[in-house]
Amino acid sequence: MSDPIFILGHKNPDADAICSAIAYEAYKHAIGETEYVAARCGNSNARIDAILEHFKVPLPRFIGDVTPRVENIMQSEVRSLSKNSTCAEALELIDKYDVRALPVVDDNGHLEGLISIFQLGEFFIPKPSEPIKMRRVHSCISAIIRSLRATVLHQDRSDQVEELFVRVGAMDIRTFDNNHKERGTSANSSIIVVGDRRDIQERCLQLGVRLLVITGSLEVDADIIERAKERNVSLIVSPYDSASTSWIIRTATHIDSLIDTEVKCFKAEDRIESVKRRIANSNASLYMVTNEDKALVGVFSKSDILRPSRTRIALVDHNELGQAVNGAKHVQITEILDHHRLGNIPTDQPILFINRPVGSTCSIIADLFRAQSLTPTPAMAGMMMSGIISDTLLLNSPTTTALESELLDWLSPIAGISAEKLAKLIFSSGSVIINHAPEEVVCSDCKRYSDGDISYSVSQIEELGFTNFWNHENALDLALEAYRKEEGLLFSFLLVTDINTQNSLLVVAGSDELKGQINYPLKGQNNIYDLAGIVSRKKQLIPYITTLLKTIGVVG
Ligand SMILES: [Mn+2]
Repeated sequence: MSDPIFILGHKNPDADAICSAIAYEAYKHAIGETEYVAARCGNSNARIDAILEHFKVPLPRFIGDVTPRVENIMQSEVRSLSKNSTCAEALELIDKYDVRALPVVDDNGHLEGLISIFQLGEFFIPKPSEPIKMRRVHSCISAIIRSLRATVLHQDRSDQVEELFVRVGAMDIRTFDNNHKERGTSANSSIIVVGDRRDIQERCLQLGVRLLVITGSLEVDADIIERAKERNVSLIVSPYDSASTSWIIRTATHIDSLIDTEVKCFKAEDRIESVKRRIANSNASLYMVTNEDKALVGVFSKSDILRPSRTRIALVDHNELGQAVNGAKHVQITEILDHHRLGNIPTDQPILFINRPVGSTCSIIADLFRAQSLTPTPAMAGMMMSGIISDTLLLNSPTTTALESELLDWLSPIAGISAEKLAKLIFSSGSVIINHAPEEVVCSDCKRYSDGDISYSVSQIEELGFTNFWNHENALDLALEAYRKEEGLLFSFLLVTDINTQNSLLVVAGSDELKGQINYPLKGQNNIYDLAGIVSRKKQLIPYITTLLKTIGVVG
């Protein structure tokens, strides 16, 4: 099955945001698009709980953040080496898994560095200016024996890691002698590779070289073996010719001296966006992901980072990034279904964008069901009725259109409940003010807006009467100002709507300049205004605030 596409309502979800996500999932599944999964990016509330409980629908899963992070793209099955691995082992793994680099870890899985094909290339590709380096082998005799699959005739201190220099004894014995003196490498750090040349073999034993390698699986005279033991010269027989043997001996070099220890490390929870910036000018073949204990937990390459995010989301009941799930900006938005003002939400691809000036997002979804001649299940009909009733205050809000009453008439018999009965259940589900602390009340259904450079928030709560509000007015006023400050907003508004009388009160936090321009009557203390006949945030209050901000000159 393909990756899920999450249907998400806005932050601080209201009933329409939750119900439309659930109903849209049902619609998508009904038309065969089963990868869609309803989700939410905020907590439920008493009203949402009452609706879901009545129709026995589970609360959608919580997804608070979709920001792409390193853990989403890293490879966690990591093939690594230890610093005692040989170049041959490193090259074999690099070739087998078709990678350019491998991490090097210690016995506890802690990162020690990186070995890349570049470092190995530098080691093996001859540099004529430094001939000694071309013969250097940093290893132990046992690793050389393993690499050559050599026959051992005598070995001494074969696990001791040492700096050795390899040379082929292909020349005449006189030249060999001179050569040996000139090279200046001591006998006990010399590896001599030779065929069945007795004179050279004998000279090596006299000199007491560290290792004598006889090539081509050639026979070694018994007395040479005896003398090797006497002189304690390690003596082995390689199945390869001299040229191949010399090359393979060099591949037995331990990788520890070649490891790049200056590697960039990242954490699994690092955001892809910040990682992109950090590696913009780096050409490393592989980046390491470690945990707090410096243990390696994954690796990734530059191409892993640059691939578009696989996370996809569909937005319902909002279209502004400031209201969307954290990280929405960095993932693919496949669809938007909404009934609010248009905010700024640029996309890379053309997308399905349905925005209708109707009473609720659930109205749009119910209309999609109807247009496709699909009958929702009773529970899904109940979800859509609930979104419509909640958002339009049972067809009383000025946002209500003819579509809503039409849809309620269609859905009611399917859901098996009248709109009036459901409205009663929804609106008497418990006061937000009574059930939550003031700081929760001010952000329970809070939406953020950006106009030009400024940001503000508008929260709305619906109550049966204003009694609860007046009992907590001071605490709510203080909580709203605290919220504004903490979020760094220019203003914060709290619209308290009385469902019974269809009137609202507005609590305002922000500068006195703005408050001075509000031409609604003050009620009670300084920060509370009487908004008679106002019930809709999107259709009545937001346009009013937009005009107000223009008047005081903070928005052009
Ligand atoms: Mn809505």
